[in-house]
Amino acid sequence: MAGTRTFTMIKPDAYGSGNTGAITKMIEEAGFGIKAMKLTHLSAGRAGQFYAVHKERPFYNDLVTYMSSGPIVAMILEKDNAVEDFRKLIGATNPADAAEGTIRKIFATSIEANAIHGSDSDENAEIEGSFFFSGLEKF
Ligand code: RTP
Ligand code: MG
Repeated sequence: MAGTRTFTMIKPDAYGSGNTGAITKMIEEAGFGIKAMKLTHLSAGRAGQFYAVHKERPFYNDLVTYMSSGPIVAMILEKDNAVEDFRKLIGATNPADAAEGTIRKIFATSIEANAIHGSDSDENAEIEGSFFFSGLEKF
């Protein structure tokens, strides 16, 4: 079965500490297919657009600064039940609360620098994937 899709970013802390390969290996070993992949560095403006849903939250300015502090790796992933299964693979937002063996438990350093993003719905997965990838890059 072709499966459903989700969107992820390896965040600046995890990219900067050289864990892109290890995290990507965990993603593939968990059964997700990589359908699109891009290394890029978000400007503060673009990071702010991506996280606009959080703009009234107290952590928004810090989040925008952090997400534009270094390169990220964006990916569209495919698997059956992709959104929910990927959120399980990455673990809770705060690594202190994340289950053993999850990507955030292993690689995150704080609630903000938490290694990886995962879309929270099929609708947002489509919106977020289209934020980074053109129609030609999505197949
Ligand atoms: P994400 O969207 O990145 O996958 O993370 P999430 O759903 O688990 O968490 P969300 O509530 O959407 O928050 C987005 C990101 O903002 C940072 N954050 N900082 N300082 C804080 O209290 C705080 N809370 C959230 C994290 O980088 C979080 O992933
Ligand atoms: Mg979120």
